[in-house]
Amino acid sequence: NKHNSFLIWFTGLSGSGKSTIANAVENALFKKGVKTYALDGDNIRKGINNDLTFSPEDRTENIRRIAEVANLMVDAGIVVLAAFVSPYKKDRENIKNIVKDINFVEVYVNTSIEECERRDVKGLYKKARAGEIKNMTGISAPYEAPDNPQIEVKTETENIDEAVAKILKCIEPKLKL
Ligand code: GGZ
Repeated sequence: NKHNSFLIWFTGLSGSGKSTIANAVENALFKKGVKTYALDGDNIRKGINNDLTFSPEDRTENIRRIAEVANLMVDAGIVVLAAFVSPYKKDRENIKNIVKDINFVEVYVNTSIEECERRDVKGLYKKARAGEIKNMTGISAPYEAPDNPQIEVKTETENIDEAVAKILKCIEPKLKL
């Protein structure tokens, strides 16, 4: 039902662990019988937003459309987990104008640029350093960290289980099981 549904938004650098944590939360919710859907670059930037680049304007439009899609899914009664770099404060603020405040939880996946670059799961940082990728967040484009995220996960000192527990604890009051 509608009041059981909300949006969990993960923001953080590329390679910070947003999708990994979102997937782990999704598994935990599945076990509780909660209907979820995960939105990320793989299903959004390859589909509905395949016309958008990583310019500041296109990132803003990317986040706006994702928030609108998430809003429809929340209306349909689904717990939506969205994992996007979403580097601009104003864009993340705008999500709350689209999806009602009460239905929104922000998770800051706080992993340092040094650690993300060290992990370099997709080799994007290496390419950015070589100048093969422009506008790389943390290297040649800004990341505006949230000031007061409802939840902050520090992946360099917390493991996945701790992160999931922290998030579940925060959303449990919203889950009328
Ligand atoms: C940041 C980039 C870039 C640039 C490609 N800057 O680790 P990933 O691969 O899977 O996550 C990143 C993803 C970011 O897309 P978002 O839609 O989340 O970005 S935003 O919210 O800023 O619109 C990364 C990959 O796409 N990627 N080029 N230049 N990330």
